[in-house]
Order: sequence, then structure tokens, then C-alpha cells
Amino acid sequence: SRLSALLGPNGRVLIVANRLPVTAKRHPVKKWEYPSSSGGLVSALQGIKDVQMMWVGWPGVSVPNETDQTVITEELFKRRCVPVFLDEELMDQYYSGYCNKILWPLFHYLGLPQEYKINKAKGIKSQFEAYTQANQMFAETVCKIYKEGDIIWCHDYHLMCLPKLLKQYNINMKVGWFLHTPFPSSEMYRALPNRAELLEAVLKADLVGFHAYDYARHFVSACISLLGLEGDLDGIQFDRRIVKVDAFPIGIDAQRFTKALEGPKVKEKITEFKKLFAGRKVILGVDRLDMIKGFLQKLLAFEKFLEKNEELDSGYKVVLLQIAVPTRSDVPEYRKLASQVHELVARVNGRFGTLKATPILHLDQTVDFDSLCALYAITDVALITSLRDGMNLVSYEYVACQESNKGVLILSEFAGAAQSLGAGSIIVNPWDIAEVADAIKRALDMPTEDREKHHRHNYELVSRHTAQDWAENYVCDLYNATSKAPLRAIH
Ligand code: GDG
Repeated sequence: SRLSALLGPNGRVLIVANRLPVTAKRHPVKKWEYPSSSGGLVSALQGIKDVQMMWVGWPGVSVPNETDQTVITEELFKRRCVPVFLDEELMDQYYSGYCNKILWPLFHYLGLPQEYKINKAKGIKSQFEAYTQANQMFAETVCKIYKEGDIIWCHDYHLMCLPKLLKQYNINMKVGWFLHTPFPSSEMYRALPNRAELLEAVLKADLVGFHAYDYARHFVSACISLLGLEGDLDGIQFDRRIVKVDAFPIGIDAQRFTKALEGPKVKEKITEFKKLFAGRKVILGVDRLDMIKGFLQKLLAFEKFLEKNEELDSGYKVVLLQIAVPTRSDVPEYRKLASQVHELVARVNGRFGTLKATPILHLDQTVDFDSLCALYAITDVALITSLRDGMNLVSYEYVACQESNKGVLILSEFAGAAQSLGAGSIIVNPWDIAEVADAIKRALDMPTEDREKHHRHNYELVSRHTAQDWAENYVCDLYNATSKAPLRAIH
């Protein structure tokens, strides 16, 4: 590949992300086991092939015992992973605290928590300190395994200080940073008390990447208005260098899905699910149970759809199948969201259910990969109502599995994916409940010819623009972006 040609036989890509692709898990007999972790980033980077990669990240559990740490480190090393051990308190302040209570909601336009103002003296201040401290520990781990020629690719809002810390250690390291969430408008971002420090740390990278041009533009605006820098989408002048900023929309490994559909296990599931839902149209939702995914809006819209189409009742027989993957349940806001969702599900089911069937099938669970593929393949509509979403890979995966069915994708205009899959989907504003309700009706009624046309457009994009391309484009650009000469001579 282009990437392996560039890097040569010894060059490695070090992926630094909060979570490793495998998790260390306590086991009653074996003591430890190492299942793979799920999530968007892991799915995407599985697509990079024929390049030496190492991962640096948190192993998914706090491990106080040093002997255990040694065992885990050795085992993970065999899987090309290097753990960063963070204790429970640090994780609580850095991850549940600063990352998930402050940066995540802010980057998705949900604002800052009230606490930010109230607890400034103790809670929040120490959350930012924990954040920088955790970043420091990631940096130290990277430095320990760094070899000349390695390329370091830092991921996401958890690690915004990392480019600066790594360059402090060795100015010649090639360091890139990529954000998987939206970068918000500078008018939103400027509310963050540590706004300047984080921007300056990110700007130490050689390449700053986003899923969409809008996010890159917002980042550049923030640098201009909050740091007084000069720049545009060609680069930002900082520290006598030009920092490259660009959009790299992520893709998926579509073949992983199409191949799975051919396998006996998925075929079996397909038969099973087809029987289960016989005679009903199925609308599918697959989301982590997160406020950004617009669960309440989705449920309200589905309720409105049922309300408006009551007379069609027996004609339609529609079911909303929602896989709600549990996430961050240690954060109170997420627990609150879960109970709001449950209340709404119960209301709609109580109102529109019959002795024979209920209109919403809501599962607080993950499903295994085979079942996921089968569900993607047999359902009639995918309903994605994210209030904000960096990209949204579920929409891509759905398209990849719909070659025979030609199901319809209803997609929020606030998901990054709307930029690429817009022309082949029904685009909705998830806040407009009536609009989403109508879109459900339109999707269910769409003539085969239109469904084929929509699907063709989306499928071409999804199968052509792969995760491998994404990673290659990013790493190649990073490779070439380094060591820009100073803009002008210094007197
Ligand atoms: C973040 C950004 C951005 C989900 N449920 C199950 C399951 N999944 C897998 C899906 C998909 C992944 O998890 C979810 O990815 P998304 O992109 O949809 O959403 P986030 O988790 O919020 O990801 C997002 C992404 O990072 C990448 O940059 O697109 O905007 O928020 O791959 O397949 N997998 C299995 N069972 C499940 O029940 N096996």
C-alpha cells in the first residue's frame, strides 16, 4: 500500500487513544482475559492493513496491583498494545469528569454543566488537572516505546494536550491529532475556561484533522478569535510554523460486512429475524445511549408517526427496534437519560401496543456482530436522529448491508455523515418532530425504484471510501506535513 511504501519496513504507526482495542477483564479462573472493545474508532482502525501498528491506551480497568500490571502489560504487548494504567480516582476526574462531563457536551453543543461555575475551587479545577496529568501519563508511555521513524497519531478530545507534551520531549517526532467529534462553533467553544491552553497544545501537532470541513473551519476560527493567530484552511501560523488543518472523513471496511452476510452464522440469524418480524416493517436504531444521539426526539417522532397513521394501523404494522448500547452509566446525566427513555418507550408501547405486539422493541444491550449484520440487512429503515455526531458509522454500516433489501436511511442533518450520504438519504432536522414523523412515513412508502436509486448512491460511497483510505490519507498527509520551514526569518 501507499502507506507501507512511505513508511518503509521498520516504520510504525503508534495509535494513541483513550481506549485500547482490547480490554483487560478480570476472570474467575484465568484471572485475566482480553476481549476486544467495540466503538467507532476501533471499528475504523481495524481497516488499516499491512502497516506495523502499536496502540497506546487505557486497558479498560483500573489495576492497582503491580504484579497484575506486569502480566497485563506482557499479554497486551503480544496484541501490539501498550497499556497506560490510570487509577480509579484519576479516571473518575479525567475521563468521567473532564472528558465526558465537560468536553463531550460542549463539543456537541450541549453547553457546560452548571457545576463548572459552582465547584470551580475544588471539583472542576482538579478535573482539568487530572486531564493534564492523564495526558502526561499517555505521553510518558509513548516516549518509552518511541523509535525514530515512528509516526504518532493521537486520537480525540481525551488527548488534546498530547501533541504539546510529545513535542516537548522530542521536537522531531511526527505527531498528528484527529478529532472524532464535531469541533463546535468558536462561539460555543469560547465558553471553556481552558480554551486557549487546549488550542495551543493541539497546535503543536504537525497535522490537525477533523471529519468535516465545517469542524476544521470552526477550529481555525477559534484559533483566530481566541488566540489572535493568522490562518485559514490552508494552515494556521503558530510558533513560527504553519500547522496544517484538514478534513478527513472517516469510512468503514464495507467488505467486513458484506463478507459477514455471506457467512453461515449471519445467514442463520437473517432467517431467524425474518421469521420473528414477519408481516411487520422494521425501523432500526443502533446507538450508544448518549444524549447526542437524540433518543427522546426519535421516540417522540415515532409516537407522532403512530398517532398520525393510526387509521393505517393493521396495514402498517411497524416496529421500531432500538439497540441502545449502555455507555458511561457512571455519569448521572446518562442515568437520567436512560430513565427518560424508558418512560417514553413505556408510554408509546402502552398507548399503541396490542395484546399481540408492541410498537417499540427497546434493548439496553449490545448485540453480537453477527446479529448486528443480520439486523442491518433485514430492516426496512434506519433511523438516525443524532443532535450532533462527528460522523456516525452506523449509517455507513447499514448501507453496506442493504445490497439486497435497499432499505431507506433517515439521517440527521447534524451527523457528519449527512455530508457524504445526504443525496441518498432522507435528511431530517431531529428537533422537528413532525418532520421526522413524516420522514418515517415517506421512507416506508418509498417506491422500489427510488429506494434503489438512493441506495446505489450511498453504497458506492460507502464501499469506495474505506476506513483504510481514511487512515492512509491521514497518515500520508501527516508524513508529508512535518517540519514546515519558518514563515519568515527572525531578526
Ligand atoms: C464516535 C463519534 C464517529 C454499536 N452497537 C453495537 C456495535 N456498535 C458499533 C457500530 C459502530 C460503532 O459501534 C458506533 O460508531 P458511531 O460512529 O455510530 O458512534 P460513536 O460510538 O458515538 O463514535 C462518531 C465515530 O466516533 C468514529 O469517528 O463516527 O460520530 O461519536 O461501528 O457497529 N457493535 C456491536 N454490537 C452492538 O450492539 N458488535
